[in-house]
Amino acid sequence: TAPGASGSNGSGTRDPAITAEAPTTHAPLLNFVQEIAALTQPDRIHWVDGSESEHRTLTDELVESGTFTRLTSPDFPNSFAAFSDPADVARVESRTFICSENERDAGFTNNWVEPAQMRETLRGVFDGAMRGRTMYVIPFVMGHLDAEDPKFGVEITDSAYVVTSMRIMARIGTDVLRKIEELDAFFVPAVHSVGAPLEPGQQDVPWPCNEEKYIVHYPETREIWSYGSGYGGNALLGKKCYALRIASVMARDEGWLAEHMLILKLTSPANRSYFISGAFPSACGKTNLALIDPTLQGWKAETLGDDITWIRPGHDGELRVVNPESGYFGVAPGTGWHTNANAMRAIAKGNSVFTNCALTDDGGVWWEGMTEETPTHLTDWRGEDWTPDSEQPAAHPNARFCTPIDQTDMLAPEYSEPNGVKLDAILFGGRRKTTVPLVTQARDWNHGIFFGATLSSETTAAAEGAVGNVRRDPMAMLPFIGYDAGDYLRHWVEVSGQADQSKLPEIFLVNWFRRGRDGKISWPGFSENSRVLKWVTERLEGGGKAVETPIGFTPTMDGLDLTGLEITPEALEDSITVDRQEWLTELDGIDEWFAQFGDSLPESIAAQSEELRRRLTP
Ligand code: GTP
Ligand code: SPV
Ligand code: MN
Repeated sequence: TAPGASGSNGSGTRDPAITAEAPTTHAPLLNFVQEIAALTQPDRIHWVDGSESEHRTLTDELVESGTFTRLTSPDFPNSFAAFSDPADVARVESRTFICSENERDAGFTNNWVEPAQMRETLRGVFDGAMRGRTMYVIPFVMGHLDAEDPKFGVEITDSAYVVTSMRIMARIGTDVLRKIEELDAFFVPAVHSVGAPLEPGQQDVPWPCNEEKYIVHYPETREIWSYGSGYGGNALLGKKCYALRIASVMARDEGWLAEHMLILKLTSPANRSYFISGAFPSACGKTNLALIDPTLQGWKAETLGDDITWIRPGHDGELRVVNPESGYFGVAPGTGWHTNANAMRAIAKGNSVFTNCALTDDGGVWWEGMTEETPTHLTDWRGEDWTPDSEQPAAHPNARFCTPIDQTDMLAPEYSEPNGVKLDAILFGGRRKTTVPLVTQARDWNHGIFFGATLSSETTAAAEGAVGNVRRDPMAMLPFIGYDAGDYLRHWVEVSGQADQSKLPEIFLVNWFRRGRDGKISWPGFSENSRVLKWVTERLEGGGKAVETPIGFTPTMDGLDLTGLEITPEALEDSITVDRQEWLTELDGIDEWFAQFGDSLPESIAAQSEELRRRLTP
């Protein structure tokens, strides 16, 4: 089917001006652009080529319009700061919709509206939405252009901020367009408007957006429509909307997995390399682990990705992983020279966009946790004077840096493998004050899926809403599964069935955030997580000191390499212990959670909960 399925039907009705200026004769793309231009009525159309000169022009314009502040500090070359509307600072899960033909296929974890009704609503809000603005057309590919099955998209947006950010986060522009033409490839049509048309002569604001927001996905026709927000996952449509929600549906249909995971390459002193992916909910430590500096002597970490992983069965029965993105959209607060020097070094090379960070008096940016010393004066993310006495943080808790991944010194060469690398281990992790130990190895693959299916975490600032409540977040994908959550778990079971069982990755549950008897986080985390990773690789090799507990295999008190680490035996015990009573309470929560799936919960996963109860009650 032609993209933009809702109406336009060919060259007969095409606007000659659009055709004349287009750098392509590809009919489906011209039809899509024509259709959206007719609906949204922009003043101009700009076909994004992705070039350096185009980038200069766009950033100049963004500085001119007040959306960007050019950073003049030599610490942030060729970089810009943007400040959002205070009401547009995170993903809006309550306004995110999976509009499948049948409600059942969206499942209980998603908001659903009948597609025909949603199309009518969107036709209304998009009508004239780009008036007074430029409509940008961004051809992009998620993953490599040379992948066996490259996944294309075209984002139409009226935000130049989105264009400059998409240029960092994905491969965009003329090369992609030529490949779409050459392969006559399908592309996901992705339409984005900030929802703030300008009347003639009307002065623009630095961050146009609309109170009314819609982040809409049509899984069957693989379309994305986003309205009203300029922020992150709401607006950079290659990221969460495509590479997770739409891709998870493609993956279901095609036999692979689209996941909210980092990818890390870890090499031991014996020079053995392991590829480890990790699914942690938003703002729970993926970027930090992806860029870890191991404290253990002789261990080397390199990164392949920090947020999204596509897992595909390879030709030899192995599971292969690839990062479909090309940049970081990382949580700024807490990222510092002492916690994440690799991120800081990548940022220091410049070419970055910072959103909702604070400005320093010498034309740089700052956020909580960047440096040990707090500057004496800043301009906070709202544009107010800020001093260490101020009550509010200087940077918004969900402030972000957007930085090209190829500026990472520790980027693994395998990042450039178009078809990825063999996956050895999967970590599922969340932010839990109690119950969940530092690390637990699953008994087998289905038990590992149970870890993922029951993953839970305290909510963070990465999405709108209250912070700190425990919620179940299956595979860290709760806001990103593009179809029924039970079908999604079943698909995990089925993908493993297609793989060579001896080549399946081992699965582990981790928790860096458990509190000890003193009420403080008992495990030091960050670089020290390398000690957990070492144990993981030992377990992969059939070694590693472990005890079998009802919930899986956990390290013995002397199982982790603690060389050079100051940690009290109490804190260690508080980190790794399994408390039967806590787990019985947890299991009640798990059963309540599973009850919500109704019939769609796979039996093999439901059975895991019964088996766990049996193991917990001697
Ligand atoms: P998204 O980009 O939203 O998907 O988040 P993410 O999963 O990449 O999270 P990120 O690595 O940016 O971490 C978010 C927060 O968790 C930061 O404030 C970190 O300081 C904190 N954090 C990360 N790793 C650790 C850890 O090992 N221990 C502790 N205590 N905090 C951590
Ligand atoms: C997340 O919330 O998981 C993010 C940030 O990575 S956003 O791109 O806004 O989704
Ligand atoms: Mn994320």
